[in-house]
Amino acid sequence: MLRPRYVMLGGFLGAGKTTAMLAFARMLRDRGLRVGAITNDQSVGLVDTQMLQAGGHQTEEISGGCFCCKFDSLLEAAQRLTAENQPDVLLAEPVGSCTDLRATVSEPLRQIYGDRVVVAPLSVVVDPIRAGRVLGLRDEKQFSSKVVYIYERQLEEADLIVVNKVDLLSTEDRSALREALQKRWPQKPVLEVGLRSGMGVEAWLDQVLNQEMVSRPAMEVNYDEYADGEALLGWLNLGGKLKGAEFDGNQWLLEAAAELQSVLQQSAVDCEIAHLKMTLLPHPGNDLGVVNLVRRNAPPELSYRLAEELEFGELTVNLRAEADPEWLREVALDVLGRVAGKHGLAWSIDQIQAFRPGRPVPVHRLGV
Ligand SMILES: Nc1nc2c(ncn2[C@@H]2O[C@H](COP(=O)(O)OP(=O)(O)OP(=O)(O)O)[C@@H](O)[C@H]2O)c(=O)[nH]1
Ligand SMILES: [Mg+2]
Repeated sequence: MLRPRYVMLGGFLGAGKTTAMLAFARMLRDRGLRVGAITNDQSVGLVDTQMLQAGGHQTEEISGGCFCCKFDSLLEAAQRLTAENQPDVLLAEPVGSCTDLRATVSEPLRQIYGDRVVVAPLSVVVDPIRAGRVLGLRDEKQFSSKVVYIYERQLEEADLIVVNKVDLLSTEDRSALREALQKRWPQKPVLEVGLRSGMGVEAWLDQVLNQEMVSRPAMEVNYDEYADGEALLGWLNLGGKLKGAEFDGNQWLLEAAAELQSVLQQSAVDCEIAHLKMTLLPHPGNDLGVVNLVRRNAPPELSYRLAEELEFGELTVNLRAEADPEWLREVALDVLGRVAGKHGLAWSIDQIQAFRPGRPVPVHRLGV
């Protein structure tokens, strides 16, 4: 049997990894290739898994820790997908606050399990506004230095830096970002793409399909700083139900996201939002609405629209922000309840988890 190709799409929260997985999966299908997807989170109830499943892609979700700490679960997920569907390509999205993935995931896969998978170069997807802040091109509020430490390690270990969302940049800002990236990490290939428009995406896919990862020494990582950086982020995963007379789910998602944003910013904490994503799945039906917010001062946007109004829907909320998770829980419960009430909807919660990611303890860590 042919070995599937393991394609990992890293990058910070909100950069566009899931959007890229969906685009790659569609393109691979159009090229007559089979795909398996692997999503990952510190907890259960993932928006990303719902999006990939709604796209009709065979998807395994690894919860309860990142790929490096749950390496055996990653391997088992790859094996299950291979046994079920014999995919040509395994698309894997690590948690957006993770780094050191080459040494803890790609190298172990290549060195220990190279008879089972071919490992593609590691792409690191970048939101250009966030990258501009980290590289000092934009004088705007950003994360604390320990979170920035993780962001910089992600770029440092990339085999391929993929600047996404070029539609958000002027020509001048685009070349300033390219220059800043190349100055900081000379010799690193930088690709510019627009996942929304499709610009450059086929060429990127060709690169990860035609190249294999090349071994090099493991990057230096200060795991104390990495752990502190992750622990500064508050994580909230919430699942619940909305019920009432027919309502416009798209409008509801937009209003709830805008209200959450407003409260998170107006409070004394004024926290930086890494990514707020919410889905609404109507029952019965197989429709999906998704709203995303990737920066504190950007407007929430629908990346998927519900086609029709609904009476009953399952709501999933994934919020990652630099703030106390208990406070995020309080704010989310208050805001969601208020916005539900405003629309005359009954609202209930099935599960809720609020926490800070634990210290990463990789199963393997290999260099050359
Ligand atoms: N303007 C613009 N937005 C984009 C583009 N590609 C993706 N996005 C948006 O960026 C937001 C985040 O995208 P995701 O794919 O969910 O990001 P992610 O990296 O998977 O985020 P996490 O799973 O939280 O780490 C969504 O609202 C996307 O629609 C693009 O080319 N242009
Ligand atoms: Mg994602």
